[in-house]
Amino acid sequence: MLLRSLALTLILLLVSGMECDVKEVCVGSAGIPGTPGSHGLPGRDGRDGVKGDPGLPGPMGPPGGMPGLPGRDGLIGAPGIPGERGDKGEPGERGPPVLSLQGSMLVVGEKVFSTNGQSVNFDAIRESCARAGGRIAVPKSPEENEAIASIVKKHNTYAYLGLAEGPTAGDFYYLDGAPVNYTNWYKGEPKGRGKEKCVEMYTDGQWNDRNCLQYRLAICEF
Ligand code: MAN
Ligand code: CA
Repeated sequence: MLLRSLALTLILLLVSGMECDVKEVCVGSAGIPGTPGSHGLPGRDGRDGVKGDPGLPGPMGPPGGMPGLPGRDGLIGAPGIPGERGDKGEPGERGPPVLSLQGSMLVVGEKVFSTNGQSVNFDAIRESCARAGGRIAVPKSPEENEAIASIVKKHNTYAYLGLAEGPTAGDFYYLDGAPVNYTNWYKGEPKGRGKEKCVEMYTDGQWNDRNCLQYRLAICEF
């Protein structure tokens, strides 16, 4: 048997041309690679990897949330520049006659009465009142008559008034030619029958027709 094994080995060695030592095991040269085997089954999942770097910031999102409540009022601003001047208003109602003394002047409504204290004839009074920029005083209302009468009373002398008789006896006119519309004749006057063309005021404020050449207190109106 042993001889047979040795003989087989020697034969094999001779056939293969391989060198062989005296041992029973000998090494042959590499054979031709076989065909690759088929893929194996997927392996199990590996362990988690290391954490990655943070990503880039994303785009801005849409506005969120409800609007807030309105804030409190701000501080009061500086005053504005004045507006344009308005239109002139309507004249007010005429007030009652006002008597007031301003120096030697007596103011009654729109009129001012004044005297220089001198007694001269009718023409001289007209002239001095005209020089002063006024006229000889003539009352056209009870208020004006009382104002002139107060001046007459104060000087305790009569005064000529600014009216005169026309061509017809008993018809009197203001010096601008207009017929009189207020009188305060003393009882029975005028009774000069055309011979007393001027009018004087007594100290009680009543009137008498009289010639124009007496000396009478000069009272002017403005
Ligand atoms: C009296 C009256 C008046 C008249 C004067 C004239 O006083 O008759 O009417 O004017 O005299 O002096
Ligand atoms: Ca008279």
